[in-house]
Amino acid sequence: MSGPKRKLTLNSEDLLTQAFRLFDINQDNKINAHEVLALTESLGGQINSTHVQELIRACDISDDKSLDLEQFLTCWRKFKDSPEDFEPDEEILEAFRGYDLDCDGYITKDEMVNALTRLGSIKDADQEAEKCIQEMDLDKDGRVSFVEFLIKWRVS
Ligand SMILES: [Ca+2]
Ligand SMILES: [Ca+2]
Ligand SMILES: [Ca+2]
Repeated sequence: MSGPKRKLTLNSEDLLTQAFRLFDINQDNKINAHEVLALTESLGGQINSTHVQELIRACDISDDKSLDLEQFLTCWRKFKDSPEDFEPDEEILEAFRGYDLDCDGYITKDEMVNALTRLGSIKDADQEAEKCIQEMDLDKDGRVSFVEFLIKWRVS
């Protein structure tokens, strides 16, 4: 029997630890500038974007040139909420919900195909969906979580 459907909300602590794990590519519990750059590149993001540069700077001014979870927290708050941007994280969550049709907190390939089809004018929605998922799926579990979606949004 399956339990009640968990509604996706912005649980800050979950998001923080999920984001930390995604950025910490070699899993040594520290994030360094190299990892920030590698993640941005794999997302096809902008290395010169304010958010990416701020993370790199934070690594740079840290004694060991990397961020532990606590140091990352400060950066993540700015990264996530981004008060100077047009889109606060609630708006990104709204956008995410437009894809995540069954509200399980993940965009699957089928949901991506559906979203692309609704947008219209896409020749091969199936192939395009595959590409979108692959690009955003940082932890390679085959689906896009909200935090993956959020990071992609912020570095683009
Ligand atoms: Ca690391
Ligand atoms: Ca879903
Ligand atoms: Ca994923």
